[in-house]
Amino acid sequence: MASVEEVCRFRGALLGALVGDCIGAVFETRMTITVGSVLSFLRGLENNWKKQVLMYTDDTAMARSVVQSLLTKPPLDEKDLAERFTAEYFSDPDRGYGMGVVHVFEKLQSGKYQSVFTPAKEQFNGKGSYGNGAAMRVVGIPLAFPNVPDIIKYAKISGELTHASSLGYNGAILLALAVHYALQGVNLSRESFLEHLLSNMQEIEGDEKSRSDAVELELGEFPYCNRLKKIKEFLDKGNVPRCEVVEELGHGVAAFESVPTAIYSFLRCMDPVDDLPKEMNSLQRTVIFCILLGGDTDTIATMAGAIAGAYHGEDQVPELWRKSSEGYKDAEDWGKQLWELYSSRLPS
Ligand code: F2R
Ligand code: MG
Ligand code: MG
Ligand code: MG
Repeated sequence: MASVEEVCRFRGALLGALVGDCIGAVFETRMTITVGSVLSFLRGLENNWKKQVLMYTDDTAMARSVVQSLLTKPPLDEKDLAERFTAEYFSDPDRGYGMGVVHVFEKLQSGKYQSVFTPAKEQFNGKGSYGNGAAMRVVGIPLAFPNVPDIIKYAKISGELTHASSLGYNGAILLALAVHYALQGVNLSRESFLEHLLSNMQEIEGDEKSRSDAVELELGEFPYCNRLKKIKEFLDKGNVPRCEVVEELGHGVAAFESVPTAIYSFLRCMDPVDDLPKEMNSLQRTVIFCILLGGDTDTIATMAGAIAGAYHGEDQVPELWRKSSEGYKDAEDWGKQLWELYSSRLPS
C-alpha cells in the first residue's frame, strides 16, 4: 500500500468518527427518524456552513484525549490518560457524558490519580460499567499499534479507566480490532473480516471474567461472538429491515447493544441501501444508516464512521460534512501523526 493511501485511511478513521458523532448527535435518543428528516438536515448544512458548526460530544472529546495521550506519552500512560479525561470533562462538562462515568472523573480528581483503575471498579455497586463509552473513544488505539496483541492490550487498559465490566472493555477491544482490519481495505473480504473478529473474540470472551460477567447479566456466554454470528446471518440474508436490526443487535447505550450494530452497519452499507440516494458513497450510507436506527445515534455512527473511514479513506468523507464538524483540522493533523507512529512500530 502506498503511503499516501495509508495516511488517507488514518485520516478517514478519525474524520469518519468525527462526522458520525457530530451528525449523529443531532438525532441522539430519538426513536423514530425518517430518511427525509436526515437528508433534509444534511441539505440544510449547505446553507448554514460557516454559520453553524456541528459540535462534537463526549464521544469525540474522549477520543481526542486518547489520541493526544498516545502521541505524547507512548506507548500508553494510564495516569496521563486518566488526567486528560478528567481535565477535559471539568473544562467542558456539557458534552452529553454518560450518567455514571462522571462519578469516575470526580473520584479520579479527588484521589489525585493515585490509583487510576479503582473508581471504575466501584461503578454500579462494584460491577463496573458496560456502557459503550470505552468503545466510542477507542479509534486512536488501532491507529497507533499495528499488531493485534498490542491493540487488545491497550484497548483494554484504556477502557478499564472507566469501564471495569468486561462487557464494556470487550466492546472497546472489538471496535478497535474492527478498525484494525478495516485498515486493510479491499485486501480483506467481508467474510474474512468477520472471521478474524470472531476468532479474536472467541479467545477474549473465553476468559473467566468475561464468561461470568456475561452470565450474570443473563446474556449467555460469548455475547459478542454470538452477535458477530448474527451479523453474518443478516449479511447472508441481504436486505434485513432496520427494525429487525434494532430488535436483534440493539441501538442502546450498552456496548453489547451498539458495537455489533456499528459493525453490521459498516458491512451492510458496502452495498447500496434501497431507500438512500444512489449517488451516496459507502461512508455516507453508513453514517445515515446508523442514524436511521435511532437510539444512541451519535455513538453508533461514530463507531461505524471510524471503521468505514479506515476502510474507504478520507476521500469518502464529504467536504461539507467534514468542514461543518468542530475540530476537523485536528483530526486531519492527528491522522498523519498516528500513521507515522504506527509506521515506526512496523517490523523493519
Ligand atoms: N449520555 C449520553 N446520552 C444521553 C443523552 C445526552 C443528551 N444529549 C445530553 O446532552 O444530556 N451519551 C453518552 O453516553 C454514552 C456513553 O456512556 P458511558 O461513557 O459508557 O457512561 P456510563 O455512565 O458508564 O454508562 C452509560 C449508561 O449505561 C448504563 N449502565 C452501564 N453499566 C451499567 C451497569 N453495570 N448496570 C446498570 N446500568 C449500567 C447506565 O444507564 C449508564 O448511565 C454514549 O451514548 C455517549 O454518547
Ligand atoms: Mg455522545
Ligand atoms: Mg462508566
Ligand atoms: Mg451516544
